[in-house]
Amino acid sequence: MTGPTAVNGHSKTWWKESIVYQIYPASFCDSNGDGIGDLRGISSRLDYLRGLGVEVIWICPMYDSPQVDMGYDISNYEAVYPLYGDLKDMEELIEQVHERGMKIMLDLVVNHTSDQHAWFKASRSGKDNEKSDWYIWRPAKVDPRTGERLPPNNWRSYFGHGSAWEWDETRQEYYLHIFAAEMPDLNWESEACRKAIYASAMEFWLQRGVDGFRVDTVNLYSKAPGLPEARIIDPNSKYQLDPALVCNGPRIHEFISEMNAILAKYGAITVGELPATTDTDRVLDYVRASKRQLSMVFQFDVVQCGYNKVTGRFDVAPPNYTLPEFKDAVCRTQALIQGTDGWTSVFLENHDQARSVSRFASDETPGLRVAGAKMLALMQVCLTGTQYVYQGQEIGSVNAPKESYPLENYIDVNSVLYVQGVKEKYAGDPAALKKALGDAFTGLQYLARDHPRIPMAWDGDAPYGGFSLPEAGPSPKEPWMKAHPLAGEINVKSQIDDPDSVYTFWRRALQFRKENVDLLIYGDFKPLLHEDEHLMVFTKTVWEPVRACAYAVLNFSKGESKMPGVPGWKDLGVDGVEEGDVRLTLLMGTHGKRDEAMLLPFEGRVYRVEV
Ligand code: TEU
Ligand code: CA
Repeated sequence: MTGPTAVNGHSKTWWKESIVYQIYPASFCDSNGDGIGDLRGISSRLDYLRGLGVEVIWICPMYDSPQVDMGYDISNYEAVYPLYGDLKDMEELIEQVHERGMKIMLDLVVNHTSDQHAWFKASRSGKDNEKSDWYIWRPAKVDPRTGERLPPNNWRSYFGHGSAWEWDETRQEYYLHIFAAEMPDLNWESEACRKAIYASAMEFWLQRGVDGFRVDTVNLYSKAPGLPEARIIDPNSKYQLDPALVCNGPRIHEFISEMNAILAKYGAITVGELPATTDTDRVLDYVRASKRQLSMVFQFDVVQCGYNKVTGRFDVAPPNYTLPEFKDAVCRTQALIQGTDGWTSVFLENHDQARSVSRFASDETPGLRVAGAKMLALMQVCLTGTQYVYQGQEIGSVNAPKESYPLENYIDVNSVLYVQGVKEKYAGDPAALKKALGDAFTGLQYLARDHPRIPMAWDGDAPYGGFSLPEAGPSPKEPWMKAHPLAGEINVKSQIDDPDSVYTFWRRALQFRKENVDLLIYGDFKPLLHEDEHLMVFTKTVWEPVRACAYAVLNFSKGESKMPGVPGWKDLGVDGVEEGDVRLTLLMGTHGKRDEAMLLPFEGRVYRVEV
């Protein structure tokens, strides 16, 4: 018997229901003891992932790269970074994934390449070679007063505080780089360039059997025509970052349609990373099935809670957001697809975000940490959309503590350029510099991209948290990033057989999601008690084909909270139920022992509403 093909108007599809696990290759598992994760390391953990309930893996860039931005600066799309392995290892990995009935997605990074890519080397060599317009080149402006050479416009780069333009001596022109200077933006206006991207970055891998792509910065390919001056957003900065000029340009959907035509030949799926786009209609342009653009996108609403959105992400005094703001962000991503043919994703972490337990719950004590990790897991498995889990999230990893992980351990290009900018700004004033560096450390300890990139802790008793496989010998090299100071406490080995561990809870929660697919993955989301500062309360409802309703109560507070009264039928929005007729049956909770009237710190419960 086949089940229904649509729930609440959403067509049912395998990739909407899949559990996707994100792998950061440098930091997942080292097979040969050189301190750097690799493809064989990934292969060796596939059974672990299957045991957790993972159905699809997404691997961050494993292509050849000088690693200025950990592989997001690609020098050859058709080769593997030698320290990760080679093409044969990749082919074996794809095969082993498929043998287990799982699927594999790669990262498609085509807004920019590395400055070491052959295409850029050709492009920068002169103005009249066949690749001269494959990147975004412009002549310098000249300051009329001083005669000084100036960049073509005032755009700021995403990383650091500097200009988005870099002068090239050979070509005697500037090139645009939205990210680091070593990552020049490709010129999507050139058709020859686009064709080369499709062949090299996409078809090369689709022909080798990959099932889809996570599409990096998917809305950046089309920039504002003429590259006009940006409005002043940060009055204290010489350069400005204006998403309105960099993102969602006029040709973006034409470009994505071209990409989609290729993907469709292979039945490949896509999840686009959609920075700086919060307008619902704008997001829907990317994910409505009828528009044939992307399968789904990552919206930034939730993970940017707590950022400083004006002067820069890390300029913050934590937490810098309130629970109603967090709930608002969740609501926006949930409401996006209600009544439309679009699709969304569910995630709290990735390689660019600090650990969710430290940001949205608490890492102050082991008890709070474990409870918070479980509560966040329970929240996520109840949300509509495709579920993504980032490596280490399933064991409740937290940010590296301030006391035991000093600022010099932060090596991500985004962190390094940020600290460098602070040093330049306060160069002449030692006292101000000291304070500014202290604040910068606070911001980075809270939000840096370094935290999720710290090597995965597999075994608390082995060197460096067991990052290298035991087969690699008893004394592996120190990992490329300093190990997590809490690896002895938070690791896979100590959790995998413990019925009360975060890992075991995640495994059960993912099962729970799969046992209640219609309700949890496709159901309509409705927030209750929206202004409450401690509780997140919501319902999930299926109207058709079979009516069902779930009710979730999550205590986002370090203290106990009173359980709210049983909701009335009006709150639930279910017609035809008399007041007082609502009965709740517990489906899943974070804590074993329960007090009907009180919620413990970070306790969460999900009930079935019997109506
Ligand atoms: O991130 C793109 C992005 O939009 C950035 O805003 C990102 O949030 C970054 O952390 C800014 O602080 C993607 C990748 O996920 C990221 O790792 C890369 O560095 C970036 O693209 C460039 O390829
Ligand atoms: Ca290795």
